[in-house]
This record gives sequence, structure tokens and C-alpha cells, in this order.
Amino acid sequence: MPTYFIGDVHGCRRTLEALLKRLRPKAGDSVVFMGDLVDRGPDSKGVVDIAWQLQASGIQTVCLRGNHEQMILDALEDRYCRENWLELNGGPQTLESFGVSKPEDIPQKYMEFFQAMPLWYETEGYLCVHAGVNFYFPDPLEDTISLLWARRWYGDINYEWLGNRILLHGHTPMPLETIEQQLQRLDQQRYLNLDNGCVYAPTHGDKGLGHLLAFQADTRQLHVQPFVG
Ligand SMILES: [Mn+2]
Repeated sequence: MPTYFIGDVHGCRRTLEALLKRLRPKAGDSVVFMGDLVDRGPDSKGVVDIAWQLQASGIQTVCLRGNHEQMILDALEDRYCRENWLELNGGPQTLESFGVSKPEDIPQKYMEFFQAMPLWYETEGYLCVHAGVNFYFPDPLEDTISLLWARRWYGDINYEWLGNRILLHGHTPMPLETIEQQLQRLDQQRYLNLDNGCVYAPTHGDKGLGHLLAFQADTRQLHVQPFVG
């Protein structure tokens, strides 16, 4: 019953399909998405639909909320957030995947899904967050802004609080080489980034980015799927 943790998909539906074709998860297995399923890439709707198909086929599927799902929710509430999402954060591609021109027209069941996404998830000794953790909070999992947005927190890790858990996260694209080094030092450092910037393959492929990653809990194997355009 393997558990697979999948990094930031960002609408790269074809790449996700290629990765799942290799992993072949079965009923009873678990798939955990690290957030940012949507925005920037060509088919955000299709990525959410795949997550729903996995769940429907008996695979326990968890989709963490990333800052990009949060931005869609916020776009409905606030004009500044809406402009920010549309101008800087790949919102138009997401709207296009739904065949709509404004966030109000995204079907309600998708918005309810984004709203219901958990901000963290713990399983088999792995604590999963989208972005990071604010270790200066009395309860680090209560700083929801950091769970969605934090960067550069490795130096702040409170190992006493973390205990024997390993922190998995996404959000900050890092070169594959860096991520493979983290994997080698997993027992000492106890963190692993699963965001290799899949969606940036066309623009930053030469900088070590551009793969969709899946980390398999039982074997500690890193599955590396190159971007499929
Ligand atoms: Mn993010």
C-alpha cells in the first residue's frame, strides 16, 4: 500500500498523466498532492479532475491547499487579490482551462474543493505542508500564512518539535541536484522539497528545473517525470 507524495503540478496535466502511468497507483494506495495543482500551466481543471478520478478509483487522495488555490479563493473576495492573481500568477490559464473569463464562473464544485483542501497533512512519519512552517509560532501549524507562503525556513527548524517526523514541502522550485542531496541527507536534515518547477521546463529547463516529482514513502524512491508539453 505505497504512499506517493507529488510536487507542485501547476496545471501540467499531461506531465501528471505520464507520472501516474509510471507509478500505477492501485486501490488502497495513497497519493498526496503537495498543493499548487493549479495556475500557470495549461490545464488546471484537468489536474483537479485527475485527483478526483484517483479518489473515485479507491486511491486515498489528499490535495493540500497551496498559495495558488488560496489565490483563486481570494480573487473572489478582493479586487487587489484578483488583479494580482490574473496579472502575475497564471490565473488566466486557469480560467481558460475552465472555459470561463472570470473566477465567479468557475464551477462551484471546484471552488468548494479548493475551500476544503487541508493546509497540512501527516502520515507515516511524514508531515506535509505546501510551503513551510513558522517554528516561532507556539503551534507552528497554526501560522496558516507560512504554511501557504513561507520560504527559506530550513535554518529555523525546531527539531524538538518535529520529533522523528520528516517534513515534506513544495512551493519553492529547486534544482533536481539540490533535491537529490536533500534525499541523501533525509535522516539528518529531515526535510525534502518536492518542487522541481515542472511548469518552468520551457523557460528554465537549463537551470535544473522542469520535472514533476513523486516521492514514494516506503522505498524512499524519488520518481522523476520530465515535463510533457
Ligand atoms: Mn506555491
